[in-house]
Amino acid sequence: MSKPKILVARAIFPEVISRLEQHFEVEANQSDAIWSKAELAEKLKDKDGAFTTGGDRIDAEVLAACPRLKICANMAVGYNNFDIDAMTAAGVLATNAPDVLTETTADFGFALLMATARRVTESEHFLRAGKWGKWSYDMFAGSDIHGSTLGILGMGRIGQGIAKRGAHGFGMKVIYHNRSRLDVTLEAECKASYVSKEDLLRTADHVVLVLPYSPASHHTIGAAELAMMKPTATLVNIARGGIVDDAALAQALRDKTIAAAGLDVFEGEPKVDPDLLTVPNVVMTPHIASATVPTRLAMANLAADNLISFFKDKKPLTPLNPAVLGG
Ligand code: 8YV
Repeated sequence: MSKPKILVARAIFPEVISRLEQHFEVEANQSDAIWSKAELAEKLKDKDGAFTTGGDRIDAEVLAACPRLKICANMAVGYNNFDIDAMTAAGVLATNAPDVLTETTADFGFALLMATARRVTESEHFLRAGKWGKWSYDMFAGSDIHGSTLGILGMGRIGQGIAKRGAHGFGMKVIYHNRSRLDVTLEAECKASYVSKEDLLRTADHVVLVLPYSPASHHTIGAAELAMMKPTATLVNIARGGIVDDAALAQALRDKTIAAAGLDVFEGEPKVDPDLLTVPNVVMTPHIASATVPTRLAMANLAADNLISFFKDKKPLTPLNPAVLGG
């Protein structure tokens, strides 16, 4: 029997390609070309499955061109690149890569929070530019992490990881807002109290965004929300571009409406709002929160496992629309 044909849409670890080749006829984009949606659809039209990453859009238009496609396995926990309704309507299974990146991403959220509050990159640029001539009492004075109030918007697995780091490691008071409240055991483990979004924005010293992107969460933080925050507050976005109105944020940072921001994700990335690039009080990284070698390998292997299990016995590990698997 011939092997199912799959497309690996972006370059990934060669050892994961080798694993996939044991089960599939693989077309792999190991040169890491960035394809347009039409090019992706063209490559997918004779494929039974796809290994995708967060930048590969799968929607009704792509699906209409790919009648053989049965599964798209995303190497990401976030899946806003998938139109899940369109995939379900076309009978195409979607899977994501949760859990394996939780702790690594929570570590990075904390790294970005600390770099932002303690002005790490801003002061490094100053030093590298040869501007360090003397000590002064307020040179790059930032805000404290320990003992401060940490506000987490979006309290899924990564949000909980950040809460635990803050509460147990740094003695922070943790408040959170989420679509649904955690059960009491989880709240106790995270030492976190549920508050309204408005209370969180008004009282937190540091606000960390970890909520999934959807049309409903578009611009969750805009000019009005930034105006509610303390002028000494920091804002960290490790969730998705589009959750923050980047233009409004650049203005708020310039006007010192808030003290500083740490951003790993951007609206329209990899493009970055030119205004943000010229504001000093922002720490910016190129969407690397899950980027450690073991974690990226685990994410790639989980996506591969989803493809392998699906074609073996229709039992993918982390399905997003299991209805397409039938009873
Ligand atoms: C990925 C991410 O690096 O998992 C996610 O949702 O945002 C990142 O960990 C990115 O989406 C590539 O697939």
